[in-house]
Amino acid sequence: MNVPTSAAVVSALDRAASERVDSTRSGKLRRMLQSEQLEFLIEAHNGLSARIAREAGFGGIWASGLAISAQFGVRDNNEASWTQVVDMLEFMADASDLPILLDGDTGYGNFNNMRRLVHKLEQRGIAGVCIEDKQFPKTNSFLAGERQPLADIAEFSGKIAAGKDTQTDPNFSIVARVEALIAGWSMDEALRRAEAYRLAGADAILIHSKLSKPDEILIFAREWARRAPLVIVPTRYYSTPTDVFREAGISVVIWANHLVRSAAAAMQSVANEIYQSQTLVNVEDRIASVEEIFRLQDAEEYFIAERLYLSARCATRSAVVLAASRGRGLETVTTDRPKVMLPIAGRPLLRWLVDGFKKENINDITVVGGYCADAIETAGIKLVVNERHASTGELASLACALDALESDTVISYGDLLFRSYVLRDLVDCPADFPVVVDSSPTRDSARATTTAACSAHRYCYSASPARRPRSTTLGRRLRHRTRPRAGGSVC
Ligand code: SPV
Ligand code: MG
Repeated sequence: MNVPTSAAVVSALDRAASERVDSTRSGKLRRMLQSEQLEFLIEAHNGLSARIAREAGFGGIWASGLAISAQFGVRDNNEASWTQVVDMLEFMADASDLPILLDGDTGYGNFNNMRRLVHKLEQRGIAGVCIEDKQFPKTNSFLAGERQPLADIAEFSGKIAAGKDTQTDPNFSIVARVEALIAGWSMDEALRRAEAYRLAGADAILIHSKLSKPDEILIFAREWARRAPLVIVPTRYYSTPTDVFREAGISVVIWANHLVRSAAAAMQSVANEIYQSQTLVNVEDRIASVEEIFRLQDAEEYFIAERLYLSARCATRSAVVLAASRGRGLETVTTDRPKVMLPIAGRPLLRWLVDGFKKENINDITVVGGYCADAIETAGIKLVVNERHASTGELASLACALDALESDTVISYGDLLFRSYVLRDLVDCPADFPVVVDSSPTRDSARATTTAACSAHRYCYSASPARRPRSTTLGRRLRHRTRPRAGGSVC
């Protein structure tokens, strides 16, 4: 037997530990910052954009202060409170497993606010925070940036140190953002600040510029000489080829506001179009389908979970109504409509059925039409048509509704009326295949009466009560009745 040496055990443990770290969000962000190759973060501002960022293939998210305040409809002046921002981050972290770097403005106050912020961000699975050396409340750097007073270097360094001392996850990253170039200070001042912040414990430096050319960023990068990872935001110098950043030794590029801007442009265009044209026809094909929104929300998972966890009483139930044949004996009143649309006490028979199902929380109702199917009112139901209704029977009609048989399903003839307790007892019955038979005698159906009488006192016959989904059947047709009646026994 091979006994592992202690060195082998230690290195296996190290490997396992580093794999664990790599799989955490904070570990992933840290690796992006320290990676030899150029990495990218894309802005997101809510759960939906966070998911879209992930699906596009990005490795991380910039939770932009500008974009989050914009989606709230407020200015990038700390008008949204920091807890409102953190609440939004929670949605983003739920919607996407990407590491999130929060644009934490100035840390929302002094060193103490920074400590609390780091604590709360760690609790919510946020991978890191970037703070900028301006004063609270800040204003966006592209709005009169040169007039904005910078923070005192020592005070800002203390804020970084306080954040680093607070974090409990060693991979949580604090990025220090130098605003000296934005505020019109010299390159020397920018470098002096960056070095002070590095010494205070910053994991990376974000150097910001508002010029349309990358010149000052490139000078800074050269002078900085990779002392710590460098992060840039090329919003204004966007025409610079990305390889220039690679060659300059930049670690991470942040595409800082492009999802909120694209969303705004799309919404403006569609809102204007709908307002002007007073119709949806011009926009339907150029916007996301409702199904796409459901997919982005992971609606499908809900139904899978529902099948697993929701009690039988609350679970989705469906009904199939077999209403394809014209029926014998009713020819004079069914020249232009099927039996299911005959009025009973002022309402079509189908309405009585649908209302009865809905009362029992059966909302997924499929009607199999055939004869005069066009005359079937489709409100609240799905209509499928048995095209061969004249030559086939109920089984062929039921086959047309196979899609509806996913969950517990009540199968009913289309010419039935029943009191609500009949349906309730039927769906409450734990049997695999309970059947309700109308046990009341009718003038023209001696054979059926015999069958029904036999079964009237047998309740919930079941071979194996626990199996699902199951089907329940409302049976024997009503022939010439015109009013709802009480009939029915569950057997
Ligand atoms: C943000 O995205 O909020 C930023 C980057 O801070 S910038 O708007 O360029 O200042
Ligand atoms: Mg910002």
